[in-house]
Amino acid sequence: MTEADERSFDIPGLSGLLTPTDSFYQVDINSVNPNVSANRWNLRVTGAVENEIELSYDDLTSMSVEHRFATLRCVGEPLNGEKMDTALWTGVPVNRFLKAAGTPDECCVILRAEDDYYEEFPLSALRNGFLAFGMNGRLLPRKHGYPVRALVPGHWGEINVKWLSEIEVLEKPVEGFWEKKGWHGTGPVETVAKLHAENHGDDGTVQLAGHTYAGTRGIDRVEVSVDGGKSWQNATLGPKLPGPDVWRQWRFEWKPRVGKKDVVVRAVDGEGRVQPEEFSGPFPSGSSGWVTQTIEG
Ligand SMILES: Nc1nc2c(c(=O)[nH]1)N[C@H]1C(S)=C(S)[C@@H](COP(=O)(O)O)O[C@H]1N2
Ligand SMILES: [Mo]
Repeated sequence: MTEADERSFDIPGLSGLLTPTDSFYQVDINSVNPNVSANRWNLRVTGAVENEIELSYDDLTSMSVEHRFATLRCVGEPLNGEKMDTALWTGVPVNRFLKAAGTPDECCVILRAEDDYYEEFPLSALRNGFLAFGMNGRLLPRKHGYPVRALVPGHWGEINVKWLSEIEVLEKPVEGFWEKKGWHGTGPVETVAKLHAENHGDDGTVQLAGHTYAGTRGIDRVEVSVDGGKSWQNATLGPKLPGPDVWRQWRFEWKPRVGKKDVVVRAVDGEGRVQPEEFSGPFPSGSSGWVTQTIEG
């Protein structure tokens, strides 16, 4: 966590690489969250498996643990929204239990939770998943899924099921909680570059900064246009946190001539794909487009 602090840009208006637990965004289907006792909690691996498995909290927490930085982003947030954050999670890889249970090669899983939430997605995505019981060096707090939540690298927040109680392996796909309402949020995240900080120096320099994220594709670069998209320059990317599923910070400084400037920001992911230009709102598969802001030079 100290390392994350040291690697963060110190820019007014820009949050660090690690989000403090108290300010980590939160999305819940209910207004009152389940209050689960770790002693009575267990996790079942059921369905199309060779052996069903049941794990207690002690079973899980007494195994050798890993610490992973991972970013979460909600499919329902606006393009330049605030529902994207990063924590250091402590837990164990899901694949240990999937292997022990013996799963089919294909199709899907449904994760079920103590608040009656459930989400279905490809089994292949869960193989890289993580069962977290710690967050930022403490026990996972109730609002983020105590005692145990799932983390699925590079995928929208909604399948990162909190208060997890069951992993059911399926042979045929079904619809999850949000998909029944028309959302398509079970896949990999879209690429985004956000613009959250705008600072004006006494000498007329303007500094822009934000976070950028493309899940496990990673970020190749962030480009900034100060002429409404006619020409582009590279922003400076901040140092990376360890791990395959983390956001980056970016910054850009220039001295504009007097007058209004249309600033546009876009990211290019690690596979060389430019963030899609066409604008859409969050429903049903996540917001898209390039963040644009008018700045007074
Ligand atoms: N059990 C359960 N898990 C859940 C949810 C929920 O309402 N219930 N919300 C999902 C959504 S939509 C998102 S974006 C993430 C948010 O995780 P956070 O609240 O820890 O930030 O949790 C997901 N997991
Ligand atoms: Mo979400």
